[in-house]
Amino acid sequence: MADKKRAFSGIQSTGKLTLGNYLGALKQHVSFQDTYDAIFCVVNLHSITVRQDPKELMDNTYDCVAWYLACGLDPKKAILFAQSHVRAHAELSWVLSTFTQVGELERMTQYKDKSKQHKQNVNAGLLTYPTLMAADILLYNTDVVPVGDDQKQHIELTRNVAERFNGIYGEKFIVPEHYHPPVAARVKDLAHPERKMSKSLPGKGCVLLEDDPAAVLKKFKKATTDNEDQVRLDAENQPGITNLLEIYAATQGISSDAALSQFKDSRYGDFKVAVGEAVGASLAPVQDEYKRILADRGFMDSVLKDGSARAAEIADAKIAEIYEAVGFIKRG
Ligand code: AQP
Repeated sequence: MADKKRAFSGIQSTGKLTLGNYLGALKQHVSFQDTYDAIFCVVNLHSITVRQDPKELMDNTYDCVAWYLACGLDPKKAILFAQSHVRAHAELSWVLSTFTQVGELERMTQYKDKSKQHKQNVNAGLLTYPTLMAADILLYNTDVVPVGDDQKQHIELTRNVAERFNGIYGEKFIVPEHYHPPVAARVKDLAHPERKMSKSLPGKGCVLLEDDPAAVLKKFKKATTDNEDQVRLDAENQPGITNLLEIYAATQGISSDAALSQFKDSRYGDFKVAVGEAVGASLAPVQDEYKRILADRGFMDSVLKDGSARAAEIADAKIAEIYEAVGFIKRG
């Protein structure tokens, strides 16, 4: 394991996972487990920056674990754990918050969007969210962070904070690279192709991972397109059609150009049905596995227990190194 590069990523337990989470994250994450020393985390500390019902938060956390495992994550190869089980995340987050400028945090697009969406609860955690994310990543000497396109700005901030800290205390942190998938790095909402498909904005254009093939097909049939009557890859002028091509490509494991050559002469109606059927068929076996695993909380608890013990071993060593660097007396 030691000679492998390390990959780290996470998913928030804030709601039902979407096709965007699957194509942009889960499916990618699992592909890292053979070639990387891979660590995946259900980031439930991040989830409470938006008010959560306690039971739903817990259910959603198990849900994320079940999806990870259903997608093929092998807990003997990769580490899977819940963020709240490893205390060093909160500890490093505090240290890093003193190396992050308020102005940098205020510039984050996600902060601006979420503070508009949750006007009644613009809490400090919503602002400092990126320092916790930087801590998540830097604690594990991460080389690469596979995440969707929406997280690019947060990875940039993580790199800046790591470099700033290293500039003062020596090379303590690895400055991580952002990996984003070649296609479907930002899956768009089917009804509103100008915006990201997001689990915090569920609606008729949001495909849930748990949707059965009939429900998936129905959503694709209603996908917003345009009046061009020509299947083309043109994100600016034909965002809906381009999104469908990318979803199909990611689902089939082909390039978007290959998807285009398959559908360039298709009518929109036929095209939407073909993509919807392909997505439904690809999700069905994963859903069966998900249902089986979700029914076994004992198994998920044992995966989380083992995962957090392995994660804490790495994280505790790192936080001890960082505490020493900043001048905190070693715990006797
Ligand atoms: N639409 C998407 N396309 C590609 N990748 C996506 N991801 C999320 N949406 C898409 C990737 O999934 C991982 C986990 O994301 P998250 O839980 O932080 O974000 P979310 O599902 O978008 O969650 P929320 O609660 O709904 O947040 P907001 O409101 O910010 O969108 C990440 O790797 C992410 O890139």
